[in-house]
Amino acid sequence: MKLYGSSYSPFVRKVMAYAIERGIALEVVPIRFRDQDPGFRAASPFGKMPALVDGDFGISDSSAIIAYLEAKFPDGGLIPTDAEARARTIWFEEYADGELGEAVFAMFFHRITLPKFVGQPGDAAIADAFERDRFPALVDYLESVAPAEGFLVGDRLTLADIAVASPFVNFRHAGVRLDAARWPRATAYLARVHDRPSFAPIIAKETATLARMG
Ligand SMILES: N[C@@H](CCC(=O)N[C@@H](CS)C(=O)NCC(=O)O)C(=O)O
Repeated sequence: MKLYGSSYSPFVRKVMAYAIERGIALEVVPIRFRDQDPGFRAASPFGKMPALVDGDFGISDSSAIIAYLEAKFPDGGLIPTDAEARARTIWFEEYADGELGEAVFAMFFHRITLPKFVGQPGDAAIADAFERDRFPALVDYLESVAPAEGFLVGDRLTLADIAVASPFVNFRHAGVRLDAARWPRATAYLARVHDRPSFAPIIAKETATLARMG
């Protein structure tokens, strides 16, 4: 199976980490933001990454891709079947893709994507205003739900942990430093997820590449 995307996208990184946790082999085909690659475009009607191609089948959107992989490889899935746990997992995925995704768009997009990957100046004021005015409430929420030990839903890793941890990698790349005194549970929880073999090598590679780019 081919996964088109760049791990700098929180949505691509989410699928990559999910696949590593599940032991599902994906060939990552690197593409750029708004890439015109025909294989990618055929699977992603609006040109958004990630896109997955499995033989004749193509699908885009990280949630749709993970729904496909959950159905195709049902043993050991990361979306619980219990009604409440399932709903909470999807809630956290929505918090990540929606609220935190908006934060990525404001801060990472303007500080990193535009200047470093697209070659255009970002709007620092948009990023700064978001970090100052809106970002703290998003982390306050994570602080209120982050467990002292273990995971967001139940007693095992689920898609909730992967989805929530992924955009925080972007915030770190964008120079956002979480205040561990204000958010002790959230910072410790995120560090635990980011230390997993599904995230740590990806984060290290991204960080080294950004450092080389200056
Ligand atoms: N809901 C989608 C969001 C995908 C998305 O917005 N990807 C961005 C990169 S982070 C993209 O490719 N944007 C291109 C564009 O907006 O034209 C998902 O979960 O995959």
